[in-house]
Amino acid sequence: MNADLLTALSAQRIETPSWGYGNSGTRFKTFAAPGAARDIWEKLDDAAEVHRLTGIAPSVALHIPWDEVDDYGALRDYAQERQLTLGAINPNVFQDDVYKLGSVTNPDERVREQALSHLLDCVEVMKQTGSTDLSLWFADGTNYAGQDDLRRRKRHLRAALGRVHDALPDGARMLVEYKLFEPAFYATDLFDWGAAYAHCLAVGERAQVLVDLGHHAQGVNIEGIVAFLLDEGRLGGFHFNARRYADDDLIVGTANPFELFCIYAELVAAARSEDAATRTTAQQVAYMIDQSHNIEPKVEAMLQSVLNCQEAYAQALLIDHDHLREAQERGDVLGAHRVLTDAFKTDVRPLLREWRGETGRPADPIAAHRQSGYQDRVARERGTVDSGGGYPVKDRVMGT
Ligand code: AOS
Ligand code: ZN
Ligand code: ZN
Repeated sequence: MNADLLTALSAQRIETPSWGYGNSGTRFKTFAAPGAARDIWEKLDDAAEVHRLTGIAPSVALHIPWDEVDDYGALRDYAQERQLTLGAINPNVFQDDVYKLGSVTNPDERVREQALSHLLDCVEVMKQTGSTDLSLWFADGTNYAGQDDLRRRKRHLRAALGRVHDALPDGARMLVEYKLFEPAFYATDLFDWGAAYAHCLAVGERAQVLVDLGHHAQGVNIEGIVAFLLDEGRLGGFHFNARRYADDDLIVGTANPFELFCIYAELVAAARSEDAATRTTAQQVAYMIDQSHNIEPKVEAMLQSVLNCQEAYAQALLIDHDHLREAQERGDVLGAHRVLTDAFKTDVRPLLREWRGETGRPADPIAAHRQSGYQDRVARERGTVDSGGGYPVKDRVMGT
């Protein structure tokens, strides 16, 4: 295999979310999966299995307080023993009753302070886990016109983001996630990438935008947003998943393989840019999965997700950039398009099998997982626990 390709594939990273390993569902029902992880330790065991088989998923995003422990040093050691690191810290300011009217944008100052103090606690957690990314998602918004003052809420949000930004440890950054709607149905305070970008610009250098693939209106060109943010140095990371209707949180690359490819195409192009700042931004992007598996077996679902990202990335690596540039400069509309689709239509599975052979991973990670007996073993050891771990039913009611 071509050495550049081997190096690029070996450097790919996908962070898996702790909450993807526990039972999760919709607001109608959470089906209990046999062997679903019941606590953060078991979630790390599952993540280690995904990393062992794929080789590109060595970090795990934590959700506080779902994954809260007394001793983060011990958690860090536990992860390390499994060749893992603790990744992004995701604070939760959407679950407590007190947040009914919002967290950092709540009309009540005491609630805003409570939310802010949880965010700042999470900054402390980062210091103990060694995490460098704080992922911020707010459920804040309103359900009815006139319910609250939108400009005032914006100012509250700005103030909180500024305080969190200034509290970040050295070398850390905050990733600001936006979402069109849900759980708020009239107005969401952080409703799109432009709003997130404006807040990031205002609060400082260490604030970047997080793009969750499920958080846009139908038909929005996400790769266009990605290109813009990359060029502005403000693309911080992704929450990968797939959607057809809204924030469906399905396995990434299932409903949207071409979109995922086009996103990776932008990232590969930026990583090869002549502009050093753009290259740096691209290299520092955090690739994270944010999915809520409902009827799928958890570990296999995560394996599938990681492998779908690997395939999309491998296809993007095959784009012939010289020919693409030539066609673009000639104004050859369809010629340029075909350079891209040639790469997309390439069956990269043989190439990836070869890469796995060279890096000591099983040729077919899913088959290896199925044959390993892992699922049967955890089902035996952990049993079937109704909605234990992961997203409790009430979180799904809030539409996370
Ligand atoms: C909610 O819709 C967002 O995607 C959040 O990123 C995420 O699902 C939640 O914060 C779980 O941690
Ligand atoms: Zn998300
Ligand atoms: Zn979401």
